[in-house]
Amino acid sequence: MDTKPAPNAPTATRFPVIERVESMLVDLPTIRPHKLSVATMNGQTLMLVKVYCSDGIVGIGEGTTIGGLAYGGESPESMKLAVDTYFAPLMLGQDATRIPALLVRIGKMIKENRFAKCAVETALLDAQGKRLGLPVSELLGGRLRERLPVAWTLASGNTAKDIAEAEKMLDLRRHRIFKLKIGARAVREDVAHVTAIKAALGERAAVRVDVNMAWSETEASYGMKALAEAGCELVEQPVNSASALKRLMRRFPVALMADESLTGPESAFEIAKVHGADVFAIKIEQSGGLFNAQRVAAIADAAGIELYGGTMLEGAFGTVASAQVFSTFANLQWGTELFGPLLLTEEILTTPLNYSDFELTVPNGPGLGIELDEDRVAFFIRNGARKSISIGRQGD
Ligand code: MUC
Ligand code: MG
Repeated sequence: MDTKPAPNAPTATRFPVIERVESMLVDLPTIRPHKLSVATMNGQTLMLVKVYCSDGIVGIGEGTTIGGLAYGGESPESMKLAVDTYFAPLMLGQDATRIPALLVRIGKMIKENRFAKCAVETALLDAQGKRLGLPVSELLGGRLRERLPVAWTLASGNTAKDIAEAEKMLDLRRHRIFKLKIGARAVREDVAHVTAIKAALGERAAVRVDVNMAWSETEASYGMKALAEAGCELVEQPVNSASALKRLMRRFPVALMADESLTGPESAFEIAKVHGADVFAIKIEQSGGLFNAQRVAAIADAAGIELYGGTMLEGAFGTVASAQVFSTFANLQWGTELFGPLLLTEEILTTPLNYSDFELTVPNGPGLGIELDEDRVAFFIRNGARKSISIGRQGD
């Protein structure tokens, strides 16, 4: 007798399928205005996706941006619309356990939308980890480290306030690497700001800057020289194109890091080919997901480019998804900046993350290893911004 299931047997009998996809926008205040050259953030919007599977498992993923559309082509609102309208119909009824296969299916129909893809992929990996009783890091090949160094961004816009904030972080033993957001003011003013902060902190802390593409090449030439002299150890994306970045390479005794120019494996390959950066700031959203972030890391390793674990100022879910991936990197020479949840006034987890002794502990429970505090989050969901799409049915 043939015991194989008929090819057209209901999928739910053979493997867990995705039954429902829910998305929501959660608006959370920041602890202080966060000033970048592209925007000033007074809050952060998390686009949360929940994937409900037929075996009762629910996975959660998150997408964020910086200053709405100020940083790139996606916003939390556009991610939610894409998930509701395009991702969910492609996912419903599909095998929840074959994640790369489902990502290929999604990728064929959805060309861009790297941030939304990352949120969905995170939810699928969270669910699969819970199903197998394994942390996401183990689904990605296995972690090499349990703790990650975490930098803090000083971005109050005021030198004295930034120094006081850095001193507080050092006292708390929470951060000893500081990234200064510059580029909104004249280069000379920015150099004076960085010089004062480095002089105040001395050898107790490392100082780096992120210009978020604000400088012209001539400004960068002056700025990088002056920053190197001030003791700054790394300059992140001072100019706006990969070719301009390349022209700045190795002209100053300070490391040059690509951020905005790095948008996944293809751009990583292009930059690596010309050795257009000393360091890659890998972000799971910019990369288009966790697997792609690993591909970017592999390209960097092959090219002798060093690695830094970047953030899109994600809340807890995007931060932990990033931590799970970064824990699998063979090299992570510049540590991480996974401080996003600490910039928010509200805790959305039942058990807060462990930030101590200048590092973050990578959760080791199944999936992402964290639990959403549903009651707390309910309070911050934007009115009308929660939607659930199920097999055969759609509702708000
Ligand atoms: C960026 O450009 O790197 C990271 C830290 C921060 O404050 O902003 C982000 C984005
Ligand atoms: Mg940056």
